[in-house]
Parts: sequence; structure tokens; C-alpha cells
Amino acid sequence: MRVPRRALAALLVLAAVPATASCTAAHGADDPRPAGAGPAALAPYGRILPAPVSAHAAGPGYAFGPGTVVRTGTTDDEEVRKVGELLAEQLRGPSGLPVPVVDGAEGDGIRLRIDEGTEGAGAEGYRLESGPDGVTLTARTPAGLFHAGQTLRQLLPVSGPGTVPGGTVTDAPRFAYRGAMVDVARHFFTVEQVKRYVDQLAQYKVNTLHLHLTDDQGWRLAIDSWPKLAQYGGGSEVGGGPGGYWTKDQYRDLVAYAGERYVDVVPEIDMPGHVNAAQASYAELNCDGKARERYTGIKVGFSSLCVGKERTYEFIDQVLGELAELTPGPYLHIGGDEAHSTPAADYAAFMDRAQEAVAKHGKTVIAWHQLATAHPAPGAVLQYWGHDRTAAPEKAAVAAAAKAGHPLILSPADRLYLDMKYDATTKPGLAWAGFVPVRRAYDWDPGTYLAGVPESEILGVEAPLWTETIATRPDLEYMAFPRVLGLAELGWSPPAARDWTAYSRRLAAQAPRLDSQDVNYHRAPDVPWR
Ligand code: IFG
Repeated sequence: MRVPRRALAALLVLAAVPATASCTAAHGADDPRPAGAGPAALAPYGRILPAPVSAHAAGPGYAFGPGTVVRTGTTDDEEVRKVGELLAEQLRGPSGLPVPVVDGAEGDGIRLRIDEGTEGAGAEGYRLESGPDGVTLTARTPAGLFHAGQTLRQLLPVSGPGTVPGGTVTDAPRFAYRGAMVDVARHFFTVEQVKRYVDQLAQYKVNTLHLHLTDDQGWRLAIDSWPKLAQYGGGSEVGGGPGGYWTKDQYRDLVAYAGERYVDVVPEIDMPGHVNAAQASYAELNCDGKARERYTGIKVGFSSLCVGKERTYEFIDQVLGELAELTPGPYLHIGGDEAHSTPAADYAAFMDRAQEAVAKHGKTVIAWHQLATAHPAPGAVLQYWGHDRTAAPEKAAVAAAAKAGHPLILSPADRLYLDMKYDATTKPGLAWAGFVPVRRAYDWDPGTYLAGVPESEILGVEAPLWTETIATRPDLEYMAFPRVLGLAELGWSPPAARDWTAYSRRLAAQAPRLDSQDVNYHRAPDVPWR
């Protein structure tokens, strides 16, 4: 009886994989060392991060070399062509090869295809098939093709030409919202510095950048109707440095750059607390009619907009209106945290009107979870930043809000706050939520994290990076990497792939790539770096 070729090929692959490993995690398929001999090099399909739904090495691969072209197919879909151009650009750099982009779907090379029928791909997933004549990336959407391209990058050597091993990856994300936040208010960062973070995040399929634009220490985005907010309120920062701000054109440029990498920008104007920079810029925003001094310390909770003044609501309406025009994505974040100087009843009344303003400008609210103590508007999303020591009633109020139809973004401070020190030796960072080593940031399950909150009520996860103590790109990268790769896995990979030992090996295998990109990551002792 002749064994069909495909079945034989499948048998060969399975035979090569240790009995314990499933096809999903085909890492170690050709592991040359006896089990337990320490972390040997992972096979290419076994070191994709975030771990895909399924990856199978099989058959001969594709020689990526001087003749390689990217084919964006016959579709006249301009967006597909842009994905192809960006992928080609991302491949040219490390390989030094020309990698031209050509029309015409047929022929050798890297082929990008939109196929509505791509099994199980959803809005962001894809299929990748590699064989002797090339690599075919198939997805239902351009976003899926972009993500397929990021996986392809990891199947190639970090630099130079190489072979994409033969095989297939089928993949789709677990959560829709996979975010990272940068606080540009405590310390100012330039658009170029944030673009670099976007490049690194998009490489690991993170799809949301939350920008904390305003706080007590700085207002970082120009607002036409209130020009002194940025001109004066942006003129300092924690520690008394010069601060800075982004013009609208600079902000538009960042939003477009992120969008090309399928990263949505969620801008945050924190209110009614965390508003000293605004109240230093305009006396009329203070109940006593006196402008505040600019603040360069790191205390929180001392400022509050004047809830009883109508001018306050004109202010937030005009600011949110201008921000909505700059925001292609669905969300505006209105903060709502640490309003310790706003009486509870005033806070609720204020947040009612702030949420009306967001809806009036056609956007959906995201707010820190304290909004659950007031009246979250229909569809408002709550961002939970509690931790293991958060009181049970507070957790219960968040769970109740989730049950009442408010999706949650999980940002546990003692898991995902990237400004938390790794350990006592970490120079930058804070420690109010405890130390967060790499394993602690990864080794938890968002699907079961909050009692009474099923996975269906979890929109996703986000890792905030607050910058009270972080003022430079090297420090930002040191705190964010490698922990933000854990965020990427938690947000994307199937629950079955969540295993610290396996993940730590995938993470270690990213070191050559991070080194080649000059990322200043923390070589944490709990990761088996080579
Ligand atoms: N909590 C404050 C942040 C920042 C943070 C530093 C939130 C929502 C502590 N609010 O986190 O402004 O100061 O770790």
C-alpha cells in the first residue's frame, strides 16, 4: 500500500518531534542533545515569539537570497502593496539584499495573498507556507499579512541571506487588545524615540500604543484652542528639565507610522486629577482663579479640575474634540485615576460629562478602573491596574462592571507595570507594587486572573511604562525589554502555549535579534540566555 506523500511527510515530521512535544510547539524538533542537557538551540519553528497557534516544520525550505522578490499579487489593493513594501524594507536591512516588490501573484519568492477563506485567521491572523519555490503569506486582512511578515522575519537568520525552513504556520491572536503605554508627561520623549518603540512592539504583534499625554508635570500635545497647555504646560518635566511637546503634525506623523504597522494609538488626557500642567497654564481652570506653579516632583493626587465651573466642560469638550480629529482608532482614554482631591460625588458628576464629550466626538471611552466607582457609560472600557494586594471590594466592583458589559484591559501593576524594578539592583524604576522579575511579568493567565471575570469579558492586556524615573531611551528599553515580550505572548498566544520553561527558551532565542537591533534589554538572571 503506497503511503500518500503528504502523509509520509507528516509522519516524518511527527517522528522527528519528541513524543512529549505537540505539533503546536514543534520546538526542539531537531534537538541534537539528550533531554535535560540544558537549553539547546531551538529549531526555527519552535522559537517564534509570540508562540503561534500551530507551527510545523516539514520538507525542504526556501532559499532567501539575491533573487528574492516580494509579490503583492494581482489585487490592486493599495494597502496590501504597502504591507509588501514595508516587509521588503524590514527584510532588506538585516539581509543586505535588494528584495524588490513586484506585481503578479505567480512565481518564486515571498507571496502576499488576501483570501477571505483563510481558515481561522480572523481579523489579524494568517497562514504561512514555506517550500522550495517560496513562502506564501495568506490572510483575510492586510493586518494579518503584516503579522505573517513578522513571523517570516523570525524564520530568517538575524542577518544575511538564509533558508526559510520548509513548513506551515497557522496563527491568530487570543486577545484583540495587545497594548503598551508610554508616559511622555513625566519625562518628555520625542516622536522619533516613540517610533522606535513602535517598531519593536510591532515586531512582536503588539497592536496598541497608549500615550499618556498629560499629567501634573507636563502637557505634551499642542491644542489649538488652548495653546498655552503645550507652550507653557509642556515646558518642564520631572526633575526640572526642559520638557517639550509634540505639534499636531508631529503627532499625526506618529499615528500614521504606528498605523502602517497595525498599531492603533490610544491617546490619554488624564482627568479630573493629574491636571496640574493644565492648571498652571490657565488660571481659569482653577476654582480660585489662580494659576498653579508648574510641578516637577513625583507626588500624585493633589490636583483636580474645577467640577463646579462650566468653563471646565468647555475645556474638556474642546480638547477631546481636537484629539478625536487626530485619532483614527476607536478609543479616547480619559484617565480617571487618583482623583484624591475630587470628592466622590463631584468625580461621578464630572466623569458623566467627560464621557458624554467622548461620545459626542464619536469615540469610545477607556478609563482607569476607578471609573467603576462612578457611572461607566455604555460600552466604556475599564483598564484595571490593581495588584495582588488590591482590596477584595475594589476587585469585586471591577468584576461587576465587567459583568455589566464593560470590557476590561488588564494591566496589573505587580505584573505589567514596566516601571517596576526587576529587583533591588535595578537603577531606574519604582517599587510600590513590588519587584517584577521577567518570570512574574509573564507567568499568569489573563483569562482567569480576576475572580468572576471570564475570558469573554477581557478585551486584552497592556503594559504601561510610567516615566517618573525614566528619562532616556536606554532606560526605557532596559525596563521594557524583555518584559514587554511577555505581554506580547500573553496577548497573542493560545493558553496551551503558556509555560514559563518553554517561553523562557523562546525569549532567550530572541537575544541575537534584539542585539542586532541594538535594544538595551535587561539580561535577566531568570532567563536562560545563551
Ligand atoms: N500610579 C499612577 C501613575 C504613575 C504610576 C507609577 C496609574 C493609573 C503609579 N496612576 O498607574 O500616574 O504615577 O508607577
